[in-house]
This record gives sequence, C-alpha cells and structure tokens, in this order.
Amino acid sequence: MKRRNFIKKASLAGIALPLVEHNLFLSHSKLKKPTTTFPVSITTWNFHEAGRVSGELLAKGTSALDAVQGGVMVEEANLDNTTVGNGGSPDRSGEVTLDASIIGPDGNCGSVAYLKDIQHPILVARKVMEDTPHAFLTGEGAYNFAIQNGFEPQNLLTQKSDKKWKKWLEEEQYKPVINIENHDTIGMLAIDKTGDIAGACSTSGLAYKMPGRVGDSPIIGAGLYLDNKVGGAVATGMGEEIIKNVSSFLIVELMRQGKTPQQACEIAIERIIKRNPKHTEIQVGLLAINKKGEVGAYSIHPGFSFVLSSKGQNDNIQSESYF
Ligand code: SD4
Repeated sequence: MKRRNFIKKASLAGIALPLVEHNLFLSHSKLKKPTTTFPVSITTWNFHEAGRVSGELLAKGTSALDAVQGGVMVEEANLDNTTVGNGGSPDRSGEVTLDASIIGPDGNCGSVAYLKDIQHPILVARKVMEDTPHAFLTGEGAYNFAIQNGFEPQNLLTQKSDKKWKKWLEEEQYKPVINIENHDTIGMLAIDKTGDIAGACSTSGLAYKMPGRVGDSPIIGAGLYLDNKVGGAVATGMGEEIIKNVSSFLIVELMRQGKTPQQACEIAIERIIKRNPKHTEIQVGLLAINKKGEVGAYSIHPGFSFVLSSKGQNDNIQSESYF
C-alpha cells in the first residue's frame, strides 16, 4: 500500500481557545503531534466558508449538532455550488432532488431523500430526527412534512444548472467525471467544546442521475455515521459504491477496533477497490475523526481534500489517495 503524505499544511497554530482543551492529532504517523484543540470541524472538499461558519459556531460554544447544521446550510444556499441544495444539478428529467442526513451525539439521526423544492434539506432532516417517530422520509412525504412545518417551496433549478442540463441533453451521455462538478457533496463532522461529536451531509446527488435515484448521503452508515464514544465518518463521491460497502459504518467500526481514522479510511477505500474491478473509473473520498480528534482522509483518486476548522483557522488539506 502506498504511504501517505497527506498533510500539506501543517501550520495550524492559531488563537488559543479557553475552556476544555484536548489535543487534536492529525494522524499521519510522522506528524503525530498536537496541532490544535477542540472544538474542531472537518468538511469535505474545499468548502472553506462552510468550515469557517461551523468553526465560528463551535468557538462560541455552540453544540456540534448546531455547528454542522449551520455549516452545511452555507453550501445549501450557495447558488454557485451545483452539487448541493439550491443551484444543484438536476436529474435527467430536469428535476433537482436533494438528499441529506444528520446525526447527533446521542445517536439520534434524521434523513430526507428525493426532496424537491426545499432549499435546506438538512433542516428537514433535523426535524425528522427531532419531531417524528421516524429516521427517514422520502419524496412526497418528506416534501409534505416540510411544507407542514413552514418551509417555503422554491424553484431550485438555477439558469446556470438549467443551461448545463440542456447542453447535456444534446448528447445524454451519463459519465460521471472524477472530481469534477458532480462530486462535491458537503459532509461535515464536528467535535464541540464538551467533546461531543455530530455529523451532517447534504447533496443534490450525481448530476443527471436517473429520476428517483437516491445516493449514499441520506443513508445512515453509508454517507454518514458516528458513535459519540468512538468517532464519525462521512463519504463523498460515487454513492453507489459507498452504499454497497457501507463505508461510513465500516470506518467507525474499524476505529472502534483500534484503527486510526487514517487507517480506517484507507481500509474502507481498499474494500471498495477490491470489490469493484471498474474502480479506476470512480472516485470516492472518505473523511473521519475519532474521539481524540485524530483526523483521517483517503480517496481512490487524487483530488479529494477537506477543510479543517479549528482555532479560527480553516485549512484546506489534500487527502492522499490510492492512485
Ligand atoms: C451521491 N455521494 O449522491 C453523492 C455525490 C457526491 O460529491 O458525493 N458528490 O452519490
């Protein structure tokens, strides 16, 4: 297996935060030194602003659950992001359908899938978690639940996404391109000042997916999982592979058995690779944090990165990859 060299930015010194201080380690073997303290959040890809918002919320003493929700909402409202929330790319029939999930430190969770016309699916997922006896609502049921709870419907297909979709229709070739455009789900994990962990994930899924398709992001254990005693994991990339390998659950269970987040992410990526001979054509990025605050990230192909937000700094760190 390739050795990793995954921390490009080691300078994480920042403003010291008061209250409980725990050491945070980035888990590369040679760089295993304390770099920062709780609270901390990690966010898939280069969602700098989302990381900044969650980092600020955590620094103010906000709970991990509210911090991941607040961070994810930034990208859901970002019209330039064509893979999450408002402005997300549509499916083949021109419909924007959103998937999201959230988990709290108590293990409670909520998801929505195939949700149309609601800008912030993460808020609906949170409501499913807190205000229903269920964990997962889909499609029309999720939409009706949102409307009953005061969410305003709106058209999420921007002119930009509409134009791109129409261009795509000219050839109708369905070929997800590694790391480009259709791989930018926001997944976020945070540890707050009390040491509690929460996670959230939100996406419009793969661009030009078949109508009705649901990816890994709202599926607890696939796109997102955590155990407050152990740590958490989030996934991005080709959801079908993440579902088939239950990647986030696998990472958390590996960490429970003593693997570092980095080792756990690598094993989970290798699992996908071993089981799919066409792995050269797909990208999956996995991100994890354990209870001690050690962080791991790994992907099939280069290009995956994450934002580490702590002590007022938001560093975009390149993940190592199998290839
Ligand atoms: C999905 N995993 O729906 C999502 C897509 C994604 O970055 O992660 N894009 O399959």
